[in-house]
Amino acid sequence: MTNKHPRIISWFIVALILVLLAACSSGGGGTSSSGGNTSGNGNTSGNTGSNASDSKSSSDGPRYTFRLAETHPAEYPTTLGDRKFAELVNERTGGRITIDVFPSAQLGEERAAIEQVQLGAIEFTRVSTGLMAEFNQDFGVFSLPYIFDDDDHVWRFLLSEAGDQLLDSLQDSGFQGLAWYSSGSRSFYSSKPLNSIEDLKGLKIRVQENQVNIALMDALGASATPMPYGEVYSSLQTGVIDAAENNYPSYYSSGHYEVAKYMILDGHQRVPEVLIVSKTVWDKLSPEDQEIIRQSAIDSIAYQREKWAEFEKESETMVRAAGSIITEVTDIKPWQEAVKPVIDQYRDKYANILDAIDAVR
Ligand code: BDP
Repeated sequence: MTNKHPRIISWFIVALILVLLAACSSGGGGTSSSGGNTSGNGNTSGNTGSNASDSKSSSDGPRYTFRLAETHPAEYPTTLGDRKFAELVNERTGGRITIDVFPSAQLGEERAAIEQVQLGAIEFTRVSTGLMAEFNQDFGVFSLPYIFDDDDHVWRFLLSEAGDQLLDSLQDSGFQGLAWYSSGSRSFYSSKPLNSIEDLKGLKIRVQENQVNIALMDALGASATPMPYGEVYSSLQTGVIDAAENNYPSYYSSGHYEVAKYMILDGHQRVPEVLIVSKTVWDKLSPEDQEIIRQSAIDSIAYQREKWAEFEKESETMVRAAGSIITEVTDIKPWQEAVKPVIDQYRDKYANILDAIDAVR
């Protein structure tokens, strides 16, 4: 019997294969979820199938999935900026480049993340320029007290040629700077009452890890305790430190207001945020991809600034409602006088940058 109908059987097999192939090609492409593994931020990292028909030339080329380390929680304005950046890159490369944002220091504390980015083990990170100072000395300028008049002044400088040069100067330290983000101004808060500059004397104050901050605390008669941001809450709680300093959004979102309810609005620093990529990774990208990434970072700034302004107000309202006791500083002169030795100490070192900051005053 098997020999009787060999042709019919083989035609049947061919027909079956054709039917199966047709079924695969019509249903498989759109619904397959084999690559749909989602990462911490809810981005789909294997979602490139839906863009396969995109005819933009930017969708031709190598595919990448990168990581971006962020210290703040998912809804913090810097994280929202990071996600906007990632979204723009993904769109503009037709889904070819995916950047997964890892919030809440999942990839490590900020300093460790910078080191990983320097090595190329993590591709991107958003960090405070206060932390970058230990990797590129020029960035220490941002920790100098009262060098900017207000937020507009900061932005005039950041978006100037000098600001661009500063981003590019990161190349010497193993990074490429992509864009700046807002971070408002920093003020002191403590578990002990803070009514005037005198109250800082003798306090152990947590600072961002850089040399300028140590000089700054000396000038205020306090003692600097540099430590990672993630350790500040428990250190305030257990009395390892008496005080810390930050902007409203960080004071609120970190919960520091729960363990340090006295804040004095001295606004001693304006330390912007910066989005950076590993130079090792950057150098491997095509000029077209570099351009898309750079432009997407720049285009995410407006969104981050908008979210920043909203959250700054919201966090002030929240900490006041929670019972924080906030002292306004009516006369900033004594503060500026007290920290003058810090400016004098660093004036020569940062002469060019300080001139550029003055030029846009
Ligand atoms: C916040 C910055 C964050 C820093 C933190 C700090 O957004 O990147 O880690 O200050 O004080 O304002 O270390």
